Amino acid sequence: MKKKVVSLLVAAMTVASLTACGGSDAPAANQEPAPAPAEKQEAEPASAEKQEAEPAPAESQAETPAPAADGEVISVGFAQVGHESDWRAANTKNYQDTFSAENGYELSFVDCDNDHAVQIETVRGFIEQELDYICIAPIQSAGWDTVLQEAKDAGIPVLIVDRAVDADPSLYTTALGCDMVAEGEAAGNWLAEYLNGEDANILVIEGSVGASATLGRTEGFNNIVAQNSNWKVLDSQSGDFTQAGGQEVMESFIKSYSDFNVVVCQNDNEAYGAMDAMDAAGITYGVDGDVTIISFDATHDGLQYTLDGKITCNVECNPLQAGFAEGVIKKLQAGESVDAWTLVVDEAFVAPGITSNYAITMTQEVLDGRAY
Ligand code: GZL
Ligand code: ZN
Repeated sequence: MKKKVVSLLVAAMTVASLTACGGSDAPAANQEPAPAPAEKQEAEPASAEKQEAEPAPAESQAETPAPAADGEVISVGFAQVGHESDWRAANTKNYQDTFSAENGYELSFVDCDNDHAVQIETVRGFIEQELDYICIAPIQSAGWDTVLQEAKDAGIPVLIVDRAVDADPSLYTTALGCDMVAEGEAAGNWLAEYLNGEDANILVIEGSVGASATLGRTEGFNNIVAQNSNWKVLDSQSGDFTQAGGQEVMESFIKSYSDFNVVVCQNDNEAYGAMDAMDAAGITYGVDGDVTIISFDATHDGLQYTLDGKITCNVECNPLQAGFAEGVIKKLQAGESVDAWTLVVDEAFVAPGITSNYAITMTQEVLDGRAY
């Protein structure tokens, strides 16, 4: 199994220093009118410890941004989860491509390296810099009330993106992302259709602890487990949405269990790690193997493995969400109200030779037609 190397973005770096620009004209639906735009402070350069970083995309260099249609440059802060998976890399690139200088934005992008405390301080930094908008992809759902209240008091609209927060919705302007519970249920419903009454001894490699993607997918899948009395979840542990985590958890599962026939990986990178571990142990998987693998994300490589019959079912989670965030910001700039929630629709995919009411059968054309 080829090793996947998720290219590391430089952690906790700010890619553009801020220059003076007007505050957002229109207060968000549930925010006090923004205070008159003060002179923007020069951003404190975050101490970006360099990792094996790809050169930052050209548009993220501190260029003089083109003004937006109404002549204003819009400053947007994005506190990103980290760089834990291929999905995350696609999501990051989508935000950097969308909130680019030539599109009229000053993007302050910070990779919070899966550290909740860093993410909270990053948002505080955006508030101090009086950015026009703040986007947060929350590493974990808990612990957001205080800093969201601070952003609200500062009159800065906050968009909760990708994952959800466990906070009073009046504390932020809008939320957008996938329905993670529905994703978990889609996986369970497909498995019930596929097993057609057969017993299931299931191992689950969960995502990052406390992330709404983990909580939702686990809840949704367990809703379907509860409907199948001959299914048993033998164990469920966090692989932190990484390939290394998936491999580690699968290796420990193999030591403890010998009678499993289903492995649920809550993202593709964990599935790659699990496949490495099963290869090393001589355990077969896939449409012709002893173990059925279900994965989430449906990234390009994940769907290649699905097309190859190694991953039998892959539930999509579309990372190309920046357009929805930009749509919200444009509405707010125009003084329009915005929806409290925008659903990013998901599909599910299955290996060739399988027809399903819950998933699309993979073909080379389906793979070639994917945008990420
Ligand atoms: C899901 C997203 C999850 C992906 C993982 O919307 O938050 O985080 O499933 C990523 O790949 O790490
Ligand atoms: Zn999703």
